[in-house]
Amino acid sequence: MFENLSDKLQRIFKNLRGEGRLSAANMEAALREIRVALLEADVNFRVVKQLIENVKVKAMGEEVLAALSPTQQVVKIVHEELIKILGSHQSKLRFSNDPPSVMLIVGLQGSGKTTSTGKLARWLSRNSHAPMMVSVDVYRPAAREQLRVVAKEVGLPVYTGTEQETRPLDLARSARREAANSGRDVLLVDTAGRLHIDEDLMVELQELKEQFSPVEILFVADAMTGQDAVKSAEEFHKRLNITGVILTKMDGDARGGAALSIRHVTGQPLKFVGIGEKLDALEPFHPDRAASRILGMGDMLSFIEKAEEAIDKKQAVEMQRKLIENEFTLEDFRDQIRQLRKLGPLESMLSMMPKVGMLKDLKNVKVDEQEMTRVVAIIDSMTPRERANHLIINGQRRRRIAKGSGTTVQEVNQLLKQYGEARKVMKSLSQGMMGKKLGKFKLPFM
Ligand SMILES: Nc1nc2c(ncn2[C@@H]2O[C@H](COP(=O)(O)OP(=O)(O)OP(=O)(O)O)[C@@H](O)[C@H]2O)c(=O)[nH]1
Ligand SMILES: [Mg+2]
Repeated sequence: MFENLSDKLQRIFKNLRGEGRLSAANMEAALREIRVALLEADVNFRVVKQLIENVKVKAMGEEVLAALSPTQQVVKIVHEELIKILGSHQSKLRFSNDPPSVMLIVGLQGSGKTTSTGKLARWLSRNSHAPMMVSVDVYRPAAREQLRVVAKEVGLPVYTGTEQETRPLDLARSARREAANSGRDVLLVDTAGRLHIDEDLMVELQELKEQFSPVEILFVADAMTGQDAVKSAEEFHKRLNITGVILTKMDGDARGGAALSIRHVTGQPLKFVGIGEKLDALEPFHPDRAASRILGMGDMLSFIEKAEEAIDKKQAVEMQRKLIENEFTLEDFRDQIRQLRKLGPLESMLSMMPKVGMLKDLKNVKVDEQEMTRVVAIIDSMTPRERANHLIINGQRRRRIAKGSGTTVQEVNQLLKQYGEARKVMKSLSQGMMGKKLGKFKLPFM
């Protein structure tokens, strides 16, 4: 989500790497480039100015730490400053002592309110809450139906109201009663969007706010709209005192600047980011991790969290042992692919990883969805002996396996080659630098 900025900053840092020590001159040049990179990433100019100012003061003032190279020092300072701008710690949702906690989801048309309502409901239900949803968008005919579909998809209740309920306040009131009666502890209120900030809508939202004292008013901002998202966040905040922001479409080619600016400009934290159209594509926002991502340090924490969610740890430890002892068989390979699929699209995972040498190797281990299916079919067509020892798979066996799995001999060859490469990569990962970083928990498959 921050690829471009991340690439640029890394290039700047790489250039600094040649320098023996930090001097006023090379700092000045690096800062100028960082400034341009941030502006090009569509970061608000006020934010850029502040950040550069702070980095300068720190870099010049700070005792040069013997342990760090000039580049590391600059990276460290920029990292700290980025975190400061993004918010120094993760902002959690608030809940009312008197449930249901009402949360208003507000924002401009098409920013992703309805989708985010569904995603948030799903997230809440997986984090020991019992949400209910209601759409109070009575203007667009299909709006309430859209939320109903979303609710069905996440398998969570939605209050749909009666024919007579055509006013937002009535709908919200009935929904709250229904939520309370059925023991739901959160009511997510999906509101109508407008193309521009308009008076009628603001009045309506203010009424909802007065009547329901929401614990959260979450402004949904479309990252693709860049500084416009920042501007509208600011305006919504003026009228409604928003309590947080959900930044959607961070999976697109948004330059990421909005994420870096919203906190600073509105004073309100980013609480979640939307990273895809699917209803599981929502992540709590971690400023420190985002800062690491921007600087190309990857986002190992998010990655590990995700991996941990999907992977059986005991099995992972066993896999690790096998890797080190070179006992990793084709059967394990197949199991790993199955687990990997649970993690979601490979690209989105790779984008969380640090861009270090290992990744180059990983690029050769291509795994798209179709290919995964094919690979599993090929391995299924092998005999247990073949799976346990790939070295016995000669030409004749390859032909048989291809036939059995409805693939070609070339595809079987390719798989065996990939398996060989994967073994290599996994081995170096498990013993090498990333292995250390990951601590005890090691990645399967990769
Ligand atoms: N790629 C991507 N698309 C998203 C994300 N969030 C929402 N969308 C898409 O954005 C479009 C608009 O989403 P909605 O949830 O309908 O937006 P809305 O704010 O409810 O729109 P209105 O109710 O018309 O104001 C849909 O096509 C969504 O699939 C995201 O994080 N990533
Ligand atoms: Mg909507």
